[in-house]
Amino acid sequence: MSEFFKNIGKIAYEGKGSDNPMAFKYYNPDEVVGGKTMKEQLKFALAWWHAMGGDGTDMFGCGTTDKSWGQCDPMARARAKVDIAFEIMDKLSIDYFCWHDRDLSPEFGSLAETNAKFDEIVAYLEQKMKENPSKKLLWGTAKCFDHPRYMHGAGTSPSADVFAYAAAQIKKALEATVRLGGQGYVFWGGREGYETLLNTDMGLELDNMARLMRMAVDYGRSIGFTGDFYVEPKPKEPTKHQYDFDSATVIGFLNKYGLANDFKLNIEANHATLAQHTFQHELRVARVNNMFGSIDANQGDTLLGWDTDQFPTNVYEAALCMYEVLKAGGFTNGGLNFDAKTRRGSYTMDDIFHSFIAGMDTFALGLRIADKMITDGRMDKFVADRYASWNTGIGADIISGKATLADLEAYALAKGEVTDSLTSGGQEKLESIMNNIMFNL
Ligand code: XLS
Ligand code: CA
Ligand code: CA
Repeated sequence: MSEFFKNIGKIAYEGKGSDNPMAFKYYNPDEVVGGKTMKEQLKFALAWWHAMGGDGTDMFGCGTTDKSWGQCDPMARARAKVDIAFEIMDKLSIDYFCWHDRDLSPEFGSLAETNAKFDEIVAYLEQKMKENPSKKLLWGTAKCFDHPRYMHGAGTSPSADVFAYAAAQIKKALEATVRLGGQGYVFWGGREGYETLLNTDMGLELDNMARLMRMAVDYGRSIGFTGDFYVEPKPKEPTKHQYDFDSATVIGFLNKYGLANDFKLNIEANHATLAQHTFQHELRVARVNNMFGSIDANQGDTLLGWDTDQFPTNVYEAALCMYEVLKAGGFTNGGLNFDAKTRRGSYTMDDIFHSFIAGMDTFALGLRIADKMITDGRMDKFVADRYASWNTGIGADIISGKATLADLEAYALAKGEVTDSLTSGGQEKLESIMNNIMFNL
């Protein structure tokens, strides 16, 4: 297919002094930050559904952007999406992409026909990837939430037939993920929740969700999938109560069902805030439990309070996110997927590029700041000093398991009041250091 965005060339890094809106100011792919190139640290990905399919439709109105890509026939459109996605990725130096099965190719009548058409597009994509070896699949997933058959859930549906249909869909999506060399497979439980307990067998639903995940792991491993399975927590939307509420809930679920060795978390910024957490909190919970995997990079709008999936522009949040990523040792199979859409009013084709440039520069700044937070050392030292009492004496005895409850009683009785052993939490001091680091780049 010929070039689609004829008036837009390759987006170059021009540095922070540039006023060219079609240039990176902070994202310099080959520059080394924190021991790796920015490209390796950030692993940006394009989300097929928003970038190639999202036309601005919302609950109050139809689309504002034409995302038909000049094609009426659904298969011609599916192929055009592949060509144009690769042009967007090439121009923006994005190396990864993510899809739901139905973003690649829609449903057609029977499952057999849908699968056959899906295979055609996967083959087309595979060929395109061979011609462009720098482009890789970050993760795939099955859209088991949009069709009416999934109105009561997929893995947690009260109907065993629906469960079987979802399993068939996931099997196919896993095969495509493996065929395209994907290193991740996501479970996001769109409708895996409930509206009222009056009609819900919660225990069976949770057991069944785990059964489906176990089947996916067993099948995926049997066909050579060596990457990570992910659960993507989200507390609500579309259902009121979703079973994968937040990082802590999902980790408890995975541990209960013996799935923690095969699964990690895919953390989305906007889902964290919907769960009344910060993005950093969700990442920290995953990190300290060795469950950090991948990230859906976007941001919400606290004044709206729903899943707005905006391109990330909040540098402070991005810095705290990248701090967690660096502390986790960086991405392995995961990456930064822009699960983000241009605002409904940002309807022009140029806006697609402005949105990605804004998001990529935001995370490039976040990475630069996070690296400085670590090399600067003031914050880490503060935390180390704050917990120093655990390194020696009674603290070390508690950690080693030597001290019993009776020992601690004897210790406390002998010691008397212990308020003096506390130091200031230093929150404002640390926030001031953070500002100092951010604005001294
Ligand atoms: C929806 C989710 C979804 C997942 C993939 O809110 O973010 O897009 O990332 O199913
Ligand atoms: Ca997401
Ligand atoms: Ca979302």
